[in-house]
Amino acid sequence: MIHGPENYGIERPLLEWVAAVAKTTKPDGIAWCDGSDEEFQSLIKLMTADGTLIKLNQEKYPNCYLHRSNPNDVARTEEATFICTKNREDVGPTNNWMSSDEGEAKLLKLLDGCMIGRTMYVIPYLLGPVGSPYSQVGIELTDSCYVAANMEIMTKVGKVALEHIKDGEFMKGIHSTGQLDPNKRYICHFPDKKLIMSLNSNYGGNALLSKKCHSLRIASVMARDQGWLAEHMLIIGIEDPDGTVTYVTGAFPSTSGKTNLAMLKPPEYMKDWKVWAVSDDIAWMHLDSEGRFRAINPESGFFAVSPNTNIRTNPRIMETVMKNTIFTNVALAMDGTPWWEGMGDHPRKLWDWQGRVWTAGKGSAAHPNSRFTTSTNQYPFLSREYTNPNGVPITAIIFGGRRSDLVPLVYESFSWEHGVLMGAMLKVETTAAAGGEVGVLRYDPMAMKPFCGYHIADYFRHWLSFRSKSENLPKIFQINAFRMGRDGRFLWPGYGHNLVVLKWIVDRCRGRAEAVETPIGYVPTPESLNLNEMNLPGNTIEELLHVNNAAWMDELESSWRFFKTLGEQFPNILWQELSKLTERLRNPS
Ligand code: GTP
Ligand code: SPV
Ligand code: MN
Repeated sequence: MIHGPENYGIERPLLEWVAAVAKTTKPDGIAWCDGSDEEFQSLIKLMTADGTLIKLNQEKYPNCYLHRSNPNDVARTEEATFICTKNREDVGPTNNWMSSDEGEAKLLKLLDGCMIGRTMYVIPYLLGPVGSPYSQVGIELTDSCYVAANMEIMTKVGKVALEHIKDGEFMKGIHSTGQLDPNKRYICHFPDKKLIMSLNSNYGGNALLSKKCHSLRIASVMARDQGWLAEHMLIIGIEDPDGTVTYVTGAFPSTSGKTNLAMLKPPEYMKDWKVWAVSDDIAWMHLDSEGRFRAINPESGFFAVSPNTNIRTNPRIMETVMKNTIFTNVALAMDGTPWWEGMGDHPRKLWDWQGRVWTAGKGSAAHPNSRFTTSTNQYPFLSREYTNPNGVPITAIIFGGRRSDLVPLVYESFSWEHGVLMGAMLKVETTAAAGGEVGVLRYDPMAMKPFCGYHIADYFRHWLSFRSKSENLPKIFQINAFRMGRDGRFLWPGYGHNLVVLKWIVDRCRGRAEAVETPIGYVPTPESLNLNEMNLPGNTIEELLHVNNAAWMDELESSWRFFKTLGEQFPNILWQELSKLTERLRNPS
């Protein structure tokens, strides 16, 4: 580390930009990151020395560390997130807007001298497979060692990134810890300038600029302009007993089960099936010459939720995080192992996520949005196609999210347009992944409300535009593993058992599963689901698959009101789809 740029044969514009930022931020030194293990270990050493990281029990958790955030900095802050463009109308009603010039001037002022006494890390990162025409390069400048180390887990850092720069173009990211002052916290995106500036937060999606800022907010604008999709989606390959692999993507809002589905372990009764992970959070999808979407994972690591992960619900995740992992805001047991709610019995003595002695009844020991960062490479069930520069062909798109009622376990849309409406109508309970109240129902179309970098109505138009471009579009489904009974308990056991739902989806795509046509779409017959060994009590499955027409009518009214707030640009086709759906509910056949 602390190599000079001469090690890379770096181009002039990049050097000039780094120098210009350094002139403003005034760091004590500049370190060019090469992404080597050696460098990663030196970052870790610096952080264990200054208390940024706590070394965990190295026998049980080799090369694992704990970071405790500033308590005011534990989740994405949507109120401090801005899209900065020329005109307010560019970003629509679901984004905060600042004028591009004003935003840049404001942030440059705040950046003045903000790195005094610190090192500025230059992190060239590659998003996507090596050699892929769809991959992109960014450079993040940061004064946070913690951010630098996490970027090395989440992306491919160093020479490999610089080698992928095309025509001198790369995403520019400037990040500073500042004083972690929530009143001066800004996460600003400049799609026209391919620039991101983020200040006063070191938390995940606010600070690892490759993630939501680059891969979704700015990439979504590029995708609109270039005819592809940048989505908040997992990607998995589902291998049936014959060895045929079907690839699907799934858009579920934050903390709604993407990582768990991506790392699903088939239950005993389906052990001749296999599930391979390609991505757990983000998918970039391009149409190939046959009109099929091909998806790549821009990331190289998982930044995923800890609470409720345990050896029973998800053994694959548990095994993966037992080495080479940075935990953030989990609790710490006396023996130096991490702990979180839903992991199992709590150890006798614990420190909570803020380092205070914890006793039962004192609230949660781990923060509800506590997470871990770990490399995709150490996940044993990573798809062989993960590194395929062309991506994997997508057969189905699944929308999902937390709904304690209304939405059945799974159903299939009638058409692409109806599926787009399904995604646009996605309404879910909020979680701890973003600041604000938890458990409130809010619209999160395609799980992209916080991540779409332009007008959401135009985004729907963009989705609809694929209809005329391809005869081979994926089928669209919606799933809901979070439906509750009257006793407030989940009706569906979820996790590994979700493979039952995935199998139905695969079977539908192959034309070999039964369904009943309901007003909202095709719903499985109970017999078409592989439920034999699940022992669901009583009429649970009927409850899970039930379509309550009256409740759906209320839902449509609420969607209608939401769509109205999106203004004139809201596509006519979706109004028509909504009317057709209303008509079907009113006059069910
Ligand atoms: P982000 O990283 O925020 O985008 O979240 P995600 O969509 O990847 O969600 P994740 O898989 O991390 O799951 C979030 C929470 O939901 C965790 O606490 C999981 O244990 C829980 N969860 C995931 N799948 C299921 C399921 O099938 N049923 C139930 N009841 N809970 C689940
Ligand atoms: C999410 O909130 O959807 C996450 C976590 O995946 S973050 O990286 O903070 O956006
Ligand atoms: Mn996410």
